[in-house]
Amino acid sequence: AALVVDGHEQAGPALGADGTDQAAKLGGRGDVAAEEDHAEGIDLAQQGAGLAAPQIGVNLQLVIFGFSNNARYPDAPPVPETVLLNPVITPLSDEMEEGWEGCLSVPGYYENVERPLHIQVRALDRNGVPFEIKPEGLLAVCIQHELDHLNGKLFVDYLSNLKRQRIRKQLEKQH
Ligand code: GNR
Ligand code: NI
Repeated sequence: AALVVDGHEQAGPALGADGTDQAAKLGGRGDVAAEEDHAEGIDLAQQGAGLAAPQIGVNLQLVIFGFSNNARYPDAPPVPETVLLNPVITPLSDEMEEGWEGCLSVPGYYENVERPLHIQVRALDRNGVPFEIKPEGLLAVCIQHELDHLNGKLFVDYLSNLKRQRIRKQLEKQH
């Protein structure tokens, strides 16, 4: 089934994180709104720059991001709360850049990760309307990080096996 927003069927299916079509089961707009509310709550509580639906057990290809003047990223220009549904990233060049990343799902660890510097992102907005952006800087990093979550990938998967195993062991110790 397609994603239904306010009774209108949207272009393209709403895919679950496992690639299956979940929109019919989860019921469109209500879940988008719930995810947004939840994400904004987490954002305020944890100063997160973004969140992917699967991080909070919502099986949709949906991410939310946005930050005002964040103490953790004083040089980043503010970005309004933005929802991406069924997002697709295309790198626009081979140029890569390293940046520090952390993740709410890997608490307490920050590492440098190399990602494409110039990207184009196509998605549906919170009303199901297609749009396209070419984010730069922290925003580009953040969006790539969030889209990875939709594919079950974490920033630690870009690190060496040694570093990832060290982090895994330390996280396991805390439980
Ligand atoms: O809050 C977050 N900050 C951040 C910083 C650099 C690169 C990516 C991020 S995303 C992270 C929140 C999070 O884990 N989202 O999935
Ligand atoms: Ni994350």
